[in-house]
This record gives sequence, C-alpha cells and structure tokens, in this order.
Amino acid sequence: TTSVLSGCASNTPVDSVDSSDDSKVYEFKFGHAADENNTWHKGAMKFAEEVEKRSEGRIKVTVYPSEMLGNEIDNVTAIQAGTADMVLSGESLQNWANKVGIMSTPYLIKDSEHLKAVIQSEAGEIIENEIYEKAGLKVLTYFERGPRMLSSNKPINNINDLNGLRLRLPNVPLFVETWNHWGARPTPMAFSEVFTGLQQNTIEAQENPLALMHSGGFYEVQKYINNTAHVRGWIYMLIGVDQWEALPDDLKQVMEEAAQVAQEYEHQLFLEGEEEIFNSLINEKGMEFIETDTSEMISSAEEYYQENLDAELLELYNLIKNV
Ligand code: 2Q2
Repeated sequence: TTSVLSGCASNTPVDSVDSSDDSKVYEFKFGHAADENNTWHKGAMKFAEEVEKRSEGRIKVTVYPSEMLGNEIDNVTAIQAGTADMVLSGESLQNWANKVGIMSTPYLIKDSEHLKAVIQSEAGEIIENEIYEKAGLKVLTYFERGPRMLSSNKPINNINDLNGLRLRLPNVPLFVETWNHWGARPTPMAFSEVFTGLQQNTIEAQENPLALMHSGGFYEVQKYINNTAHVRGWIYMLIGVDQWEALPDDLKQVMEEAAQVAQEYEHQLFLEGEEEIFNSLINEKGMEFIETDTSEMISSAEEYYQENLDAELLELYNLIKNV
C-alpha cells in the first residue's frame, strides 16, 4: 500500500487505498432473511452478478438467503466480528443505533413518494451516518418495501381486537413499545422462527409486508390479512465499515454502481409483484382481507410518540413528518 514516504515520487493522494494490487480478490458473504423467491434475494443476486462482472472477478459476493448466515441480529454481529460482510437490514439496527428505529415508526411515512423523499433528505442522511458510526455498517443502497400488514387467525376490525393479541415482532424496540401501547402482547423473534411459532400457536399473529408473508408461506398458518398498513418502510443493503474501507477506490465505485443497478432491478420486480402477491394470497391461498379501522391506532400512536419518545427520536420524528 502507498505510504506517505513511498508516495513522494508522484502526486498520488496518500489517503486512498492503493488500487495497483489488482490481483487481490475480495470475497464477501451477503446474508438476508428472505427466501429465494423473494425480490430481496433476486436483488442481492443481481448485485453479486454486477459486481463480479464490473470488477472483472476482483470481487466475489456469495448470497445466503433464509438467515443462512444467522438471523438478522446475528448477521450484523458477524459482520462486526468480520465473519460475514453484508446484510439487508433496517429498523432492527435500533439495537445499536437508537435513531435508526425511527425509519419504521408506525404511521409516520405516508406513501411511496414521502418514503423516497425522506431517504434523500437530511433525516435519511442522519440515519445513514448513525448506522455507519454506531452499527459499523455502510449503506450501499435501499429497497422500498410494501406496507406492513397484520396477519392473524381472527379478524382485527379495530384497535380493540388487538387487546392481548400474542404477536410476533422483529427485534425493534420502537415496534414493541407501539404494539404494547395498542394493547397487544408482542414478542420479539427472528424471522426464521415465525412460521413454526404460528403453527405451534406460541404466537397467533405477525406483521410484515405482503411479499414476506407470501414467500414465507404464512398463508398456511394464518387466515386473515388485516389492512393495517401501519409501516411504510425500506431495507438497506449494507457492508461492514472495515470491509468497505479495505477496498481500493475503483472497487468502491464498482460496488456503488452495482448497488444502483440492483436497486433499480429490485424496484421493478417489487412494483410488478405488489398486486400479483395480493391476488395470490386472497384468490389462490384463501386468505381473507379485513378492512381494519385504523383511526384509533393512528391517533393513539401519535399521542404516544409526542409524550414518550426520547428527545433525539422525537426531533427526527418531527423532521421526517415535515419532509
Ligand atoms: O419481520 C421481519 O423480520 C422483517 O420484515 C423485519 O422488519 C426486518 O428484517 C427489519 O427488522 C429490518 O431491520
């Protein structure tokens, strides 16, 4: 590598990693929670393919679906320890970086336009920096997600039906707080344990975008989709900061370009899939759609946040609200 001393013959900046050693092959292990039919996996595979092509084989990414590298939290820990390199993650990073939880606050993001604007705004930048500083992960790109819906075996017509509901949530403190406030009995659990939990009735409900319910086969163990649409969110494609910083500049650029291609590819699949997935769940898989009255969920969440969010979260909450 270039050092201050050896660099004096040229004007090459010394603060960048030397890219002349192009024989080194960088190998990255990329894990995520969805299975192979999900657009997350297709997007991740597209990324791997583009990276390999554009780097002429100098970077090799292997994608591990279905929590094969461990559940989301363990996958992040493995990246920090250097035994894994990449992951799809988002609000669960609140466990390392408090502010990140705000990206999926129930009923905060209004729609797809708002979501994109938030990601590109100061709030998005604050969240990405927080992930970098506190979770040790660098954002490469993001995938937009469909609205999170509550699935269950009894119809949820309004907030009263949430009372005592044994509900699985991902390990996101802000989610747990909000559902507790709505009267449910939430348990944080890894995604890979949800199907069995529902089958064995240790939990009776879960919430996710339709795409994950469909690819995870939850229609086999859940009867109703309740139109709660309580979270509009997204997921980041992330690489460990150490792994990122070790890359020469030309390969960093390759990673960023490939991430962009994967983002556009996944987004197209996401848009095409939304309606198809809904129709499949209702017409083929026999789930029933309930038009939940969410008005009290919305107003009680808003009241809860104004009174209970800590100062830095409340500031970010209001910032996002006004994007
Ligand atoms: O239910 C899940 O496990 C996913 O949809 C999670 O929302 C997702 O993995 C987030 O917790 C992202 O950090």
